[in-house]
Amino acid sequence: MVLGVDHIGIAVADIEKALAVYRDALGLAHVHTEEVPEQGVATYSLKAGSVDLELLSPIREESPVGKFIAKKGGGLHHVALQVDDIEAELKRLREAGLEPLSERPSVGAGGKKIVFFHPRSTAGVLLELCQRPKE
Ligand code: CMX
Repeated sequence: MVLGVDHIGIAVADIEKALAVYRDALGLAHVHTEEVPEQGVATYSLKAGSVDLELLSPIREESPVGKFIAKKGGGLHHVALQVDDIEAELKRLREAGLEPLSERPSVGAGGKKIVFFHPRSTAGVLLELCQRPKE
């Protein structure tokens, strides 16, 4: 079951400039920073009510976010929906014709289990499902 929007990923070429906007000008609390080597990014999470904005700064040029920035200069990168059972949702959505980008969920920032779906199968938006670790 989908529980709601977990976070919105924004690819940024210059993390200091992005923090000046989202943290300093907008006043959103910066709650978490983490490098996710498997994804080739450093993530900076800011609280916007019940949803996080996740600023994504590439640590490798050839990573998905590095390629996205090279092509588009940055911007809205993905929408992440929180689910209660990611294995069950992955199976259900695969059967519904969505195209997962990995066979199994991996572990992303904050210890969440994550899986992405190709934007060509999700109306042009890179979609992430994530399941938060049990408290
Ligand atoms: N949103 C929407 N469309 C996107 C996109 C995005 N974020 N990234 C790429 N695309 C589109 C491109 O515009 C392009 O469309 P056209 O064929 O119509 O031109 C197509 O996808 C292929 O683009 P590409 O630049 O050739 O990129 P790749 O095929 O090499 O990779 C993708 C695209 C989605 C498979 C890859 O980015 C991926 O595997 N993403 C999942 C992992 C990820 O994004 N990790 C970073 C976030 C990590 C985190 O949050 O922890």
